[in-house]
Amino acid sequence: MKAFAAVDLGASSGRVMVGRVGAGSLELTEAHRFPNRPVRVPEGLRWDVLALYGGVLDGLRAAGARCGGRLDSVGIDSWAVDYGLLDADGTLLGNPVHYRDARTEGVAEKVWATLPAAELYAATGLQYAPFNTLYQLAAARESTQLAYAKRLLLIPDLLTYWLTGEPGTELTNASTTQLIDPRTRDWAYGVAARLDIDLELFAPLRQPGDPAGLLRERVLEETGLTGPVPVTTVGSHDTASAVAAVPAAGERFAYICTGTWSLAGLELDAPVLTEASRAANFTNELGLDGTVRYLRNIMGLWLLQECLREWGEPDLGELLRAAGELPALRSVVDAGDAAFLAPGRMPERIAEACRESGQPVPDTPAGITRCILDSLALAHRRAVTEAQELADHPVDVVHVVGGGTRNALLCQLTADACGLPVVAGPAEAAALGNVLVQARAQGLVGDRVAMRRLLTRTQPLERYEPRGDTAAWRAAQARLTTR
Ligand code: ADP
Ligand code: LRH
Repeated sequence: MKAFAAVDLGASSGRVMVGRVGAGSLELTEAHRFPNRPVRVPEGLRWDVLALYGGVLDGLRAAGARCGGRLDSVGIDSWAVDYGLLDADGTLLGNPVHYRDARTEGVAEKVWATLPAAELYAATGLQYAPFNTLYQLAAARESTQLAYAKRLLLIPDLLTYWLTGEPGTELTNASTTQLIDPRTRDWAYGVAARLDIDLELFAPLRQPGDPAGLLRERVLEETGLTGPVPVTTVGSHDTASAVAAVPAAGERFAYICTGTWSLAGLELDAPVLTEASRAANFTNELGLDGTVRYLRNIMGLWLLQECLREWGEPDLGELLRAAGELPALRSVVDAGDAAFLAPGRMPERIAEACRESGQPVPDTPAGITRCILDSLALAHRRAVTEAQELADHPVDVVHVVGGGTRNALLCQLTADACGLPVVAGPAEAAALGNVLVQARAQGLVGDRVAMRRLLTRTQPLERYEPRGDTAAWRAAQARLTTR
């Protein structure tokens, strides 16, 4: 048995998990979990990256304590697109900007005036999202920080750099910058040149499985770990790691990674770069072993997280039970709408969207919760259906992974809406994908198929059969699209 620490930073919490892998066995336990609380300063919304790094160190200490101070490797994944800038001395220039910050408002239109949206999609395959790194860099063009920056490190690469001193740019996460060509799996040099983005800012590309250095002496001292401890490059985009841990058999499956976001789509061998795909705003992010994550971003449980915050964090189990007793599909909102991206006033914004589309306005926490879950299931249905059509890739089952698998109502509604069985689990898919790539780098597991077989054998999974016909869901969709 070998022991691997998976650092997985989600938008709502960070965790350090210990994965123990042996011949045919895989166990995951949580060593440490800490909140991820962005902070609003006068300039805007920022990640508290020092608190996150502190959480990583605490987590490595806790992980080591479970393994007699010895870890066989460490891997880091986090949310995508965001980055820290370093000066010539390697010092971080300010707190990384949060992807929900307003600085990218109206920026895309300026970028498209130089490089039309259709050309950008054909070159990068990336969906339009205001927070793609490319738009963030365009928004920061005149900033003093960028003028002084000598290096840009995406969040997991920044933490890896602090742990090991070795800079790199991991490929799956790099694919969310909109500066990667999904066909060559290398930089989109033409796009960068047209937009005057200096690719020299980025450290050399690394692939999942590549070594990323050893924990520095100082880190070993602080965490009580016995060296040497290698850091292994994993699919450092959390969604890449989560998709690697989808316990699917064969290829006829869709996945939905449910957490703060819902990422719903397919695993493909090649990108879909058609105009229809662009119009439907599907993205082609890069996955392990030459795969493409063809998916759509849906607002996800962010909608509920924001309401809970506003309501003073009531008991979630109780709220879900009450929501489950309410009639289905009374009111729905478009859970794919970027209008829900920014924080604040979420119950009111959901009520307004219902009012504007001429539907009953939910006015209790249970009613709003029901509206959110119905709306998420509806958006899952739409993404799963459209992805199959656009990629000409039919599926028989939907795998749901991530924290949302703990929400049985959401899983059942997703099965009902898609008209397909849902297999739910694992909840900590990103951490498992992270662990398995480390284990594979040390020869303990085989290819992606073998990884998935191991997950199916070892992880608890829940199956939800679709109930009834899908007519009600089609009608609800029509309420939104005929607005
Ligand atoms: P992220 O990685 O984006 O921070 P997670 O995958 O950790 O997100 O999922 C967090 C979400 O999972 C929460 O917002 C919550 O809605 C859901 N969740 C977590 N635990 C439970 C639970 N016990 N019951 C229902 N839902 C849960
Ligand atoms: C989920 C996620 C998603 C990105 C978003 C910014 O955590 O990585 O895949 O689109 O964060």
